[in-house]
Amino acid sequence: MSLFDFFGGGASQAAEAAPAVNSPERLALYQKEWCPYCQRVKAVVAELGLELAEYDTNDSEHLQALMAGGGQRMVPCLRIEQDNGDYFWLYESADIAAYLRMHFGKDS
Ligand SMILES: N[C@@H](CCC(=O)N[C@@H](CS)C(=O)NCC(=O)O)C(=O)O
Repeated sequence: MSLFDFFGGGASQAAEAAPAVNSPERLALYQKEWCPYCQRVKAVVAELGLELAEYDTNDSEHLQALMAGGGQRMVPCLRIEQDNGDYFWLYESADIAAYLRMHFGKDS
């Protein structure tokens, strides 16, 4: 993932491998207020006009859910609800940005 991909909206292997959803209601962003990587993702969310559920991992309940589901405490992480109800956890701000653009961008 290059800087061009991040800012220019190129795809990423991780984003392409993540399950597609047809509604942002199936997404939730685990994040922290002060995290610059989270801010980058939130900028893309705003740019695309999306309204996502956001969970701050300074709240221990949300941190535990992230670690139990995704396996790492790192944020940002996008929780994607699949058709069968299982969750897929997508880490890395650049991959999350690519995923959002891929499925909710103007060319999607
Ligand atoms: N390469 C990652 C870096 C994310 C990152 O370093 N996040 C920090 C917060 S700014 C983090 O979660 N660190 C581990 C922790 O706080 O427990 C990305 O672009 O998403």
